[in-house]
Amino acid sequence: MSTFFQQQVAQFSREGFVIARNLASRELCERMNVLAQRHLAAEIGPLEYEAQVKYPGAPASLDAPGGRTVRRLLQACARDPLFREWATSPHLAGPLRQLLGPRVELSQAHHNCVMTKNPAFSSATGWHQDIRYWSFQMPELVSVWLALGPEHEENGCLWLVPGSHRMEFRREQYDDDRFFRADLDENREILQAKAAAELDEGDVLFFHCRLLHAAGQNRAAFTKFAAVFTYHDAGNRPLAGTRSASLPEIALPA
Ligand SMILES: O=C(O)CCC(=O)C(=O)O
Repeated sequence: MSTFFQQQVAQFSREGFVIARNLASRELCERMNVLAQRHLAAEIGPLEYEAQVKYPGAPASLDAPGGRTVRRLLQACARDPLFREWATSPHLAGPLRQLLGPRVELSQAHHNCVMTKNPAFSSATGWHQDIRYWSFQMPELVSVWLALGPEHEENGCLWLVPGSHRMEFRREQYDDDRFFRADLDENREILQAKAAAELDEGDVLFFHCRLLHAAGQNRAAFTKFAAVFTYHDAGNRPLAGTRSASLPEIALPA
């Protein structure tokens, strides 16, 4: 069973994220990598394509050059027991209990995927908070991002604004798709504090659902893979009738 040191819990509370280095073994990452590459090559669904996210740099349609470039292997927990075992493992359950509360559940409706970032046709993700399309009683969820290989600026790692999970923003600070507008002076000032979340294989980023984050395109030679899952305390229910309540939660072992 892993647990965070008190200073890591304090960092999460203050900055909205914490990175646990080498939390997953090399062997486990390699098994997940091989599996993800096999599912990607065989286009095993459910999938999300770059063309569907429509982010800057994405192919214009599924029929355009690179249109069938996969962005996410969805429904990771149902896809293969290997992903579910990792996502519900004591390596994550211990730290998540410290961050969220005693009864941690995995949401199958959010993230629950392997993110793939292809060098030839990847898009950039604008500044946003994941909670924008999620519906829970409280905005208290944590996502867990496992790097299955190196993640650096060159291949499109995440960028974070430390402490932004505690900030309040006005509706006008977001665009129509609820991305945080990087063209406004007041937002630009906030974004100046951005920091790259550089990871190596086996490193795990825990981040709050209100944390502002973004990511660049993959300009390296190889596809980048990361397994990403989202959690909440059992007392924080998804709102009935919303996408957040569309799939059953998976309780993590006590
Ligand atoms: O790797 C990326 O492009 C970022 C993905 C992301 O921020 C998200 O899915 O919320």
